[in-house]
Amino acid sequence: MALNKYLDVSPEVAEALANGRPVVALESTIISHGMPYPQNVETALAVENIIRENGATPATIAVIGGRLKAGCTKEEIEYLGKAGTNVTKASRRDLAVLCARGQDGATTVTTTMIIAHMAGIKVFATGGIGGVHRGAETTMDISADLEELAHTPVMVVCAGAKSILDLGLTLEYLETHGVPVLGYGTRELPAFYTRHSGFSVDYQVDTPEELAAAFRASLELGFEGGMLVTNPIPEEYSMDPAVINAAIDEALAQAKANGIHGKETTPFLLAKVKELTGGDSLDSNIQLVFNNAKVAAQTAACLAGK
Ligand code: PSU
Ligand code: MN
Repeated sequence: MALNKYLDVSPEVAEALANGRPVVALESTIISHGMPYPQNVETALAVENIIRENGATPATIAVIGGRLKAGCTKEEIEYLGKAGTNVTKASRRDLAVLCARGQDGATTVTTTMIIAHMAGIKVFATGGIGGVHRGAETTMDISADLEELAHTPVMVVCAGAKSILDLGLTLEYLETHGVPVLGYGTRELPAFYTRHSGFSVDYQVDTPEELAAAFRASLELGFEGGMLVTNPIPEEYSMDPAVINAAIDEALAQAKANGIHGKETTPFLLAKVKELTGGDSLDSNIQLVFNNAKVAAQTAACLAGK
């Protein structure tokens, strides 16, 4: 396969792909912008281990020195975690400039999907995706993640979307753009920190085999888009909806008062929610990523027929 001239696939990931073994992509914005150091690095490395324990090879994705990395080393993960928000949060519109300048970027869901697809990786595990923000009818703030899901054939396993977003409008957008939303063991869209949102997803899918079969059919149909799997946070780690919703409302009010906009909005809201919930939300966040990594690895294994 002729790979992109800006792409570096790590030896371990390249070998797995060449032998048809399962690989799971992981994003790096969650490392640099989504969690504090050192929990971000510890979590990133623990997620890689969970993927290995479940029979797949992890590929943490980032932009380093203008190279698109499909598979980061431990040192690169450590670097991204320590550098934190000094690393550019890289969405689709940032990639060309970062490559041309030889700069670094932490990949969002969007750019992780782009680079995973370039490398031939079909399954990607993360925490939460971007979506339609509350008030988008006037701000037009809609995450590029939704557009990427419509156009790039990668299955994204997440824990739903946080209610910093307008979950109803996010589902409407995904429907319009033809993105299937599959609830893992549920017909209800999970809301990241909690298992319930009150919104329904299109289908309930109960096993990794069924997830793999659905995505295989999408690929065989020649569809260009991806699929979104929403996997509820394990009950024991889910948060009290009243506590988390109060923190989200306060975070939204502070974002408005501080005139936060553009790509700063999501990291600002995530950091505020964490601050207001005294770290409980960070524990939940870490556990739900572990849970998604497991489902993604098992699904990648089914897709690879292993
Ligand atoms: N939502 C979360 N955690 C995250 C993100 C979103 O619950 O870490 C990150 C992901 O990298 C996602 C990005 O792709 O934020 C979306 O940013 P924006 O809303 O600016 O598109
Ligand atoms: Mn935005």
